[in-house]
Amino acid sequence: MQTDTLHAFKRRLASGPVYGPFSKATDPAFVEAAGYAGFDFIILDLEHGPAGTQALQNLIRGAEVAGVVPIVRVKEAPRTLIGEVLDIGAAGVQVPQISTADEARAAVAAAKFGAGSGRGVCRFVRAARYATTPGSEYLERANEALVVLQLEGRRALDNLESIISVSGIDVVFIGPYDLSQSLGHPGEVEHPEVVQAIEKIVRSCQARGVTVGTFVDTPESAERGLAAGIRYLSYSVDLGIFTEACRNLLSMLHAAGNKSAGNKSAGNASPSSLNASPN
Ligand code: 3PY
Ligand code: MG
Repeated sequence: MQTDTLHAFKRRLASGPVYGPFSKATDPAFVEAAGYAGFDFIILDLEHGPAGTQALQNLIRGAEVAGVVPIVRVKEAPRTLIGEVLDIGAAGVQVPQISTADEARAAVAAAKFGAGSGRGVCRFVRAARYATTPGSEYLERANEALVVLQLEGRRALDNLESIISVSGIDVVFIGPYDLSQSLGHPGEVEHPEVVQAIEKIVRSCQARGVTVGTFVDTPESAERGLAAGIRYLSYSVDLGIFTEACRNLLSMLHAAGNKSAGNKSAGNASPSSLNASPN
């Protein structure tokens, strides 16, 4: 990703909400379309999507072409998975199910080069332009990759303060669906206990100056999240957005079709009335 694009994104993230859908389609055209539509970032989803590393690399290329920041949600936290997606050019990594400060520290370390870091060094990777980027420049720039950690379980709530005080976290991301399941209300993201837990995470992060993100899938929940101070807002999923657009279009077409059928049957009645005319 162009450094300027990443820096501009970080400035927008610091000051106001940034918006991005998840992507589960494996065709880069969806990623490009999201970028051309103006989304700030896109979360390429390996946790709940089918893409493998090769497809992912092309999705990242699509994001770069359209100037939308590609964040990759890995399946889980192992350092090799985090290093792998950064090596092929992800601008950031989003790690699910962080429950303790140790897990948070390990995820941050896996995304960074340097003493005590967990990321393996190789310059012959796409992120280093196959070793054409000078080594020191690459290692420095690579450490600008965003680290987004998902808090989405009861244990994360128990360890909230220690997790969010780990340094190197760019965004704490609340996963409302997994949180609802962990709290005993699977899928009920509006359940009062779930809403209270979300509010608690948001308040604690705000008190420490940590940027908060979440996932929403209705305009109402987007509005509530933004009013509460969510700055990294993930709305829906590319294939869900496409499906919804198709359904809206179809209901418009069905309504137009029904109207035209109604007009025709009214029109069929008219010849007899015309026949009845004295003219
Ligand atoms: C969740 O709601 O659990 C998520 O991970 C959202 O993407
Ligand atoms: Mg989740």
